[in-house]
Amino acid sequence: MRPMIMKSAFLKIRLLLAVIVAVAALAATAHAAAPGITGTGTSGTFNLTAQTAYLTQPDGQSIYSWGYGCSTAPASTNYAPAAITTGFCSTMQVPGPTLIVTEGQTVTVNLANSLPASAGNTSILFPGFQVTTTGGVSGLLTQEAAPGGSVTYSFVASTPGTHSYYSGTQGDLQIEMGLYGAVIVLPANVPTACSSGLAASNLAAEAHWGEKDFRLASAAFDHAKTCYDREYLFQFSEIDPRIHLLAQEQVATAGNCTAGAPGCSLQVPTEPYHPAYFMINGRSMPDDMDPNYAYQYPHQPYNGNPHLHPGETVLLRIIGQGRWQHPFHEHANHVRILARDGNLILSQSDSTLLAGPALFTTTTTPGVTMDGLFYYTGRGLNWDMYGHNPKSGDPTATLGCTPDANGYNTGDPTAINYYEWCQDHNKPLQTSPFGDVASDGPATLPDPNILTNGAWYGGSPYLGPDATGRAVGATGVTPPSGTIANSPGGEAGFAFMWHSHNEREITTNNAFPGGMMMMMLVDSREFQIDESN
Ligand SMILES: [Cu+2]
Repeated sequence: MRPMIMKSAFLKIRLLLAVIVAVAALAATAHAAAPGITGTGTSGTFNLTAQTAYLTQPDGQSIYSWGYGCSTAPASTNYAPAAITTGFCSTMQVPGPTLIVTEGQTVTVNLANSLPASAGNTSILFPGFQVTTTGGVSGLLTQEAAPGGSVTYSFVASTPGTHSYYSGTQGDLQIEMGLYGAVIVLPANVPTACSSGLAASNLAAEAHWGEKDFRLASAAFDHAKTCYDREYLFQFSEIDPRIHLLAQEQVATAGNCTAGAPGCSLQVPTEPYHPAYFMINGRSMPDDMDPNYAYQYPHQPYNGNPHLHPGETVLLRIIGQGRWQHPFHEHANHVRILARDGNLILSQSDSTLLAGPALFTTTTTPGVTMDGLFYYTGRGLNWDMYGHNPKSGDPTATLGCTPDANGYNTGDPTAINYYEWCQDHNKPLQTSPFGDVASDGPATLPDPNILTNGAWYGGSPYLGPDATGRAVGATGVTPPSGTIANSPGGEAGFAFMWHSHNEREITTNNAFPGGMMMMMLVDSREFQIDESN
């Protein structure tokens, strides 16, 4: 959990760098919340390679793996982090590089097989697209690249949304070893509704507090009900270390053999299956909450570290890349499913309406992708989470709250309590709390079924970096113990656990906490959510 503190500490430096870059280049591209690569030229060509490397796990293990990477550096940095524009696509990474394309675009993927000769052929499937192939050798499901060889796949990105790609060769072994990734297809016709009304107000609110826009687009599909304010991509997978160890040993025994020669092959049983690592974007908790491209994970560049401000709609792009289903629970609200496998789910009688389910757990299915919308407003807390927040410089001034048609304070995007649920306005957590709060008494903890207590508790039931002071008194306050992971003096967001509801899957090699878990943080408006790393 310590790297989260580093993240806060480096925030100002990174913001400064981002400002310098933006001023110097006047290209304020800061798209990074779901970073990826774009193709070169009008044909959208991606040059990928399949190679070996070691993945790290929080228990200190280094695991021999196979993955896709870039054989040549991407020409465009459009969707690279603002702070990291070179070396952002390794020659091997898990998941493979996210391919970001636009609906209707022709996509060409050149795959070079740089795996050990004993690993045999490899390939890529692009489920949901009509793929044509050039070169390679014929395989069971598609054309394959022989060891040292290559193959080319072409398809038109016909449908927007989140799609998967993965090996079509001996999938039980090759996908387990790490040969999978995502294709994000941006809609060709973003609805105008996504740049007006509340969508525009939410963007104006971010801009007022100096935040950048980290979206790939402002809509997930060519549909006015798919606008979003923020986005994250989560790919779920497992590792059975026995399989990886056997592959490593057999590759070493085969040595520098000639493909096709006797003995130049692997015989790795993939049953019975006993995974010990449960990963989101190739990392286990707490590693997944470190920044994208954190230097300690050279082959696991993508993180899982969601943040949002109250009232923002977040697009979740979810892919089941492993062999098992994972009941992933996004605490604080249900997820409205927009699409499965890039197929937008609309009402049969009225195509202006969404018809996807609102899910308590977005249970992944191997190979299946989901696009869904999540939001959090604080409605129903039954206390004023903006409580005791005087307007800056004037401790006697109070905030206003003017309800819109839905009961939220959305009139002024520059207000610190923009999107407050007005029914709870000025309601204290308790009218007469134990002790004397105004004279540094203890603050009553909110219900642990509502906010995550413990190490991730921000020290206060109120939002904002100075919220601890507002909870327990203004002077001489020592924050509650054990809250360093979400510092009361810094971010102090509301923490919600997003995790697999299969309890063994929130362990790393059977040690809790670990695995498929992350903390989603609801941040006050004045805290800048920075995805430029
Ligand atoms: Cu849960």
